[in-house]
Amino acid sequence: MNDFPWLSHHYLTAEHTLENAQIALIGAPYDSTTSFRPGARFGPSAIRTASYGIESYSPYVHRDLTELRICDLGDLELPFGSPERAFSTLSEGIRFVLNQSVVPILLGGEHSLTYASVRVFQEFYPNLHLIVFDAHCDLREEYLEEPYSHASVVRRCCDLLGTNRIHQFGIRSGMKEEFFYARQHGLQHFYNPQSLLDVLQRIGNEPIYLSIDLDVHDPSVFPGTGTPEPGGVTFLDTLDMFNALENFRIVGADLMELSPHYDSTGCSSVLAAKVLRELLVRIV
Ligand SMILES: [Mn+2]
Repeated sequence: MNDFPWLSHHYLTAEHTLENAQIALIGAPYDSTTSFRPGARFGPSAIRTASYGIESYSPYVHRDLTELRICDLGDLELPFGSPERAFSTLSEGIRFVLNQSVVPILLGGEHSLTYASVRVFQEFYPNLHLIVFDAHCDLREEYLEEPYSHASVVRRCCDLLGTNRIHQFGIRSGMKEEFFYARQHGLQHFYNPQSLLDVLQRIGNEPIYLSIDLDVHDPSVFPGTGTPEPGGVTFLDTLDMFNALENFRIVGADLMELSPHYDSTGCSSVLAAKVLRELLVRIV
């Protein structure tokens, strides 16, 4: 930290250098395969801006972000139109942070990036589990002939980790075939703390990557996203889920699919910034 009043664009209190940090935020402004409404490329920047409107103190757990050492690395420069090149740049960034024994948290950006991130985490944690909060199955074999589309991201992660290491919560949209595949492999669970605790019981002390597609929230509280899906959860439901996750081994996470311009009130960006704060105060 510096006494000079810099106006650098970082998430609330994330002013530490990577060398000193426990957690590093990585922005991934990318939305090349978005199937419906693009704009998630503006997500990371909107989360940072909205963070200035919330407090660093969490009254839910009586902890302040200032008690943590967080670094905001800014945004990766990701090429549009080329998932392969975007994935390799992202992988490089994640690997760089993991090599420093710092916990990376990715700010999206579209959900397809989760695959590239999980792929690197698996190098460091071979027995990794993936917990996904999302409205959508994302289990298509491919979408518009693109196997690395955001509509296929969890299916690609199944190829990587195996279906018994993937646990989805909040799902309410997908093709009949996707739900059939999910049922066959026991992938999906109800979005409530008990159902999460049942899964965590099986995971035990094994490492967990938490992927939060913010569209798991109901469009009434989170309209700022590319594929809004009615029937979703509230902010407090997500807090309950975070409480259940406390004391388990979260080794990395991402917050995806905020597309701020679809919400002219700006409240979706505030929700994203606050979800991030509540995650941060619980994982270190
Ligand atoms: Mn989704």
